[in-house]
Amino acid sequence: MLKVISFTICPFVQRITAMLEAKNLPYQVEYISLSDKPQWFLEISPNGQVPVMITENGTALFESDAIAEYLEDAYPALQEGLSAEQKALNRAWSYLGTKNYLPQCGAQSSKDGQTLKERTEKLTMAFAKVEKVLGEYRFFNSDTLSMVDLAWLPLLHRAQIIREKSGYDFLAGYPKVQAWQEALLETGLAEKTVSKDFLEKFSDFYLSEKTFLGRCKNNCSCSALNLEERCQETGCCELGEASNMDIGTGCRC
Ligand SMILES: N[C@@H](CCC(=O)N[C@@H](CS)C(=O)NCC(=O)O)C(=O)O
Repeated sequence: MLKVISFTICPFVQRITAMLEAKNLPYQVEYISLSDKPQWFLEISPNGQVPVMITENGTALFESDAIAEYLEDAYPALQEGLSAEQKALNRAWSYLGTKNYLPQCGAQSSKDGQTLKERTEKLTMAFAKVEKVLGEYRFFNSDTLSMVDLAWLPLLHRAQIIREKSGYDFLAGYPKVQAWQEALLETGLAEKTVSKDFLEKFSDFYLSEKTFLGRCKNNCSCSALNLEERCQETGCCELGEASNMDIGTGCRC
C-alpha cells in the first residue's frame, strides 16, 4: 500500500493526500516530528522534508511536485486525454498554488497587522491572477477535479479556517476564487485530507495569542483591502505590536 510520511499541519502533505483521496487510492500515513526527525526518515528523504511517499514498489519519492505528478502518471488520470500543452498549463497553475504555501504560512504567523498586510501581498497577487481565469466551470478548468484544484486546496482550506475563526479574509475582493473555494470545500476533501487533530494543531500554531490573527477573534471582517480602515473604525483587532513574542514565519514549512 502507498504510504505518506507526514507532519500534521503541512500544506505540501495535504496536496498529496488530496491527490490520493481524489483518486480513491488506499494509503497509510505516518506522522513524524520535524523538530526531532527520526534517522530512518533522514535516510529516505534527501531534502529532509515531508512529504515523502513510499510507492507500491517500495521506492521513497520526495518533493511534492514530483509525487503529485507521479500519482497522476502512475494511476488513472484525473483528467483523461489532455494534450502536452494542457498538462504543462495544469502543472504551471499547480506550481503557482504551491509556491504560495509558505507565504500563507508566513502571513498567518504575523504578529501584527502591518506584518500581516505585507506578508499577504504575494498571496493576494496569486489570487488576483487566478481570479482572472476562473468562472467557466465548477472547479479550476473543469466540472471535475484536476491536479490544479488539489494543489490550491490547502491554500483555500486554510483561508476558510482563518475567516471562520478570526474574521480575516485572504480572499476578499476575489468572488470567483471564493466560489471555487466553496465548490472545493463542498467535496468534503478538506477534512478527509488532514488528521483528526488538524484544526487544534493549526489553531495552536496560527491562532494563538502570539499571532495577530489569533488575537483578531471578533468576527471583524478584515482583509488586506481594509485592514487599517476597518480596524481603526471598529477597534476590532489590535493593529500594533500587541506582543513582543515573534514566532516569525515558521511553520517549519
Ligand atoms: N519543496 C518541498 C517543500 C516541503 C516542505 O517545506 N515541507 C516542510 C513541512 S510543511 C518540512 O518538511 N520542513 C522541515 C524542514 O525543512 O526541515 C516539497 O514541495 O515537498
